[in-house]
Amino acid sequence: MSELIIWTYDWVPKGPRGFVRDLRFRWACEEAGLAYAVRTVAFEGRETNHLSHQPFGQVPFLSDGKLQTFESGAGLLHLARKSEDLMPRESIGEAETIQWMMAALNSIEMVTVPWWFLEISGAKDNGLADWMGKRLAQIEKVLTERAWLAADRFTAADLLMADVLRIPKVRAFGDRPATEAYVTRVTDRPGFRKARADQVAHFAAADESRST
Ligand SMILES: N[C@@H](CCC(=O)N[C@@H](CS)C(=O)NCC(=O)O)C(=O)O
Repeated sequence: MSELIIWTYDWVPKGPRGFVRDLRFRWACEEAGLAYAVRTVAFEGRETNHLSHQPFGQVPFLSDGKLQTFESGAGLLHLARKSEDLMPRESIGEAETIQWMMAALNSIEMVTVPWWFLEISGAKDNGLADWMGKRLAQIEKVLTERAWLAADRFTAADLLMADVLRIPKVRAFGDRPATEAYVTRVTDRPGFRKARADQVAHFAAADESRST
């Protein structure tokens, strides 16, 4: 019986399917060959129904025996510590991996998410467009010069960066060929494809049980 449990919602609307961040944990477990189970908290009432596990009412969170951790970055780091497939054991490769994981969350996703929210809210002039353009140009330069972010090979840093950059509206923002090739290559990995398909199937099954 697996000790690792990935927690997500029991259902979400169609729009976010394939993008809910439990996919980061599913993908990491697939890459590392870690056994896991998926369990759910209710989407309806999420603002209050699982605050003792995730204080913002969000998903994902991760259980590993007695340990429980929220924030997808923290959970991913926990998984990366379990497998050299996700993060090198030697200190330089490990530091590079952690550094780029933080960059994905705190330098790139920090602008892409609020920019995306303004976009979908129909704001005429998205005040974050310049900041967004600057950050994406900077990561484009990095990806022009290297195939992988850390340790000259796939790591959890690529998993996280590609997951942040693969949002369709972000991909469509400007012409960034190195980033596009990187996102395509990283998300073509069998681990990503399985994780995404499993998440989509999970929410589709929830549709069926809702309608019965
Ligand atoms: N910083 C959090 C963000 C989590 C997050 O945005 N979760 C989304 C799903 S991907 C969610 O639960 N949204 C529902 C809500 O905010 O009410 C993390 O990385 O874990």
